[in-house]
Parts: sequence; structure tokens; C-alpha cells
Amino acid sequence: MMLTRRTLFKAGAAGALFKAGAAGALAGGVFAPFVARAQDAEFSYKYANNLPVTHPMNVRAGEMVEKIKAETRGRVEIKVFPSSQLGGDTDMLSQLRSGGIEFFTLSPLILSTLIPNASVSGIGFAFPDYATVWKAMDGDLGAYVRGQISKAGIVAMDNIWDNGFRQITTSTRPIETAADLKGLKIRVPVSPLWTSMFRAFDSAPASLNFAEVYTALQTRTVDAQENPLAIIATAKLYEVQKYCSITNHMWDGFWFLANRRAFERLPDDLRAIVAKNINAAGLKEREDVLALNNTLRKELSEKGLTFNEPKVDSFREQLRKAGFYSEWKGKFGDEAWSILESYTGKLS
Ligand code: X2X
Repeated sequence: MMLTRRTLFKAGAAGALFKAGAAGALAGGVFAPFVARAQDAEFSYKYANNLPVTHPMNVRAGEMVEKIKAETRGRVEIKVFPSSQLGGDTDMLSQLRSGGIEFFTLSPLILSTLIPNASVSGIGFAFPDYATVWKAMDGDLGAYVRGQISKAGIVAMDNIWDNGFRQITTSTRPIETAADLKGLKIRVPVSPLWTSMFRAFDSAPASLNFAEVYTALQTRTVDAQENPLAIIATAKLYEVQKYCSITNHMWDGFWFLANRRAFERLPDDLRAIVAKNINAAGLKEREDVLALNNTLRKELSEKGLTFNEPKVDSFREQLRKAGFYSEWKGKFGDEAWSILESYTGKLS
């Protein structure tokens, strides 16, 4: 591993090195107090995620862990491991289950590799706007999914964090209608629903963990990807893409997940402090992402991305024609589908 002290410090990974027995290399200097504190905490937990340190998720997580530490008087210390430092999403999900990491944020669609109906919130063109998203996710739809998650030995915090409405970027051509997606080599996250959606568009979707995306675009292994603007900006995907089409083709979030054994090991009062601060940070992160997604277009244009705003009709029509909605209604079943439609209106 080629990590300099500087990048290590920036990434907040001192704990990992310490545990790996490399504390000697870090003795003295700026790291000494960092290491000493890690030993003192009664509960020393890891929170891992796939996003850059500059994304609001990690900015708010940084504040959150400080508050938790202060309010628990140092008894609970959570270290943040951003940027897939501990592995890709599918790998981190295994670590969360085994207890190798205690906290992890994950898209509901990727979580569906373990809990199939978790992806019901990710159906294409389901939510018209954020107001509907939060009503559903903080309401019955979120409660339904959290119920499913808890059956798998994982705890999901009440308020899902935002990823955003997703947009398609390419290095080849702007996407104007569904026909432009035909044959497109597009990276999608590892999830049956994502693959199914882009197959319905007749694209050639390739499942890759986010850790691999920048390089896959740079080497032209794929020509396209789709993500919210906050990620296109903070992960610098604009450096390796030319066009950005505002398709808003699905909303995506991040469930803040905890390993159940680790979470329940916390005494009630500490657990309440942790949960309260995670949910509060999530609500702030939602505001940050909204603000970014509203303002980033100008900045990304200046960095060389060419934007267009396709009409949604051809995309929805293609999904309908391909049987996408009826197929997934069948897979999710009537209960999940009717809860979704109680917020979005009829989809199929
Ligand atoms: O992998 C992605 O594209 C990302 C970062 O949006 C998710 O976590 C689903």
C-alpha cells in the first residue's frame, strides 16, 4: 500500500494502520494524540463508505462522529473510512455482516443483493420530486424496507441519507431519447434492478463497484455511467466524461446500516446518542446534496461537461414496452408495490 502520511491523515485511516501494527511508523508528531485517543474509547467502531472525503456524506459524518464522541464523553469513538478504502460495496457489505466493520452506508439497490425487496425505492422514474421521496422514505415505504433489513441481522437507521436523482454521463454522445441508450456500454452499480433497467433500454450494462468507476471510464472499458451531480463533481468523473444528460431516471439514497450485534452491544443511553446523531447528520446531508445538485451544473459546465435535458417520455415508454414495470411488480410482490404506488401513483 503506497500511502503517504499526508493522504493517510486526510483519509482518517490512522486506526487501520495502528491495528495493523504500524504504529511505530507513526510514532510522535501529529499522529501521537490520534492514536492515544483510539485506545481510550470503550467502544471503538468503524464506519466505511464508498464516497470521496469531499462529498457531503463524509463532511457530515466527520461532524457527526465528533458530536457522538463529545456526547458520550469519549466512550464511543467512530472512525470514518471513506473512498472504498476498506473494499468495494459488495465487499463492505460482507464485512458489515461479519462485524469487521460496524457501520456502512449503502444504496438500497445494492443492498438488494442481500435483501431483495430493499430495491423497491429504486424503480425507474418512480418519484417525481424530493418532497415525494422523503414522504415515502420517512414514511411507510421506508418503514417497510427497514423491516426487511432487520430480518437480515442488520439495523437501518430511521432517516435514509441522500444520494440524489441520477443523471447519465458519456464520453461518446449526449443522450436525447431512449434510442440513444441502445448498445451503450454503461457502468451500473452491482444490483439486479440496475442491470435489468439498462437491459430494458437495450444498453450493454457492466456491473462494477464504485471504486472501479473512474478507471473504467478513463481506460474506456465503458463509455458511460450514471450518478447524481454531487458524485460526478466530488469523484471528478467530469475529467473522464464529455456529456451529461439530465435524465433524473431514478432516485437513490444510502441506508445508514449497523451490524446488529455491535449496535446492541452499546448500552441504551449510548445507543440513543449514536442513533440521534446519525439521523440528524443524515438530514443535514440531504440539504447539502440538494443545494449541490441545484448549483453544480454551472461549475461542471466550466470544467468541460456539456449538458442537455432530454424529455422523459421516450424513456418511460421504452421501460413500459420492455415489460420492466410488470416484471418488477411481480418480483417485489403486491405489498411492496402498493406501498410504493401509494406515494408515486400508478406505475404499471
Ligand atoms: O456506485 C454508485 O454509483 C453510487 C456511488 O452512486 C452508489 O453508491 C450507488
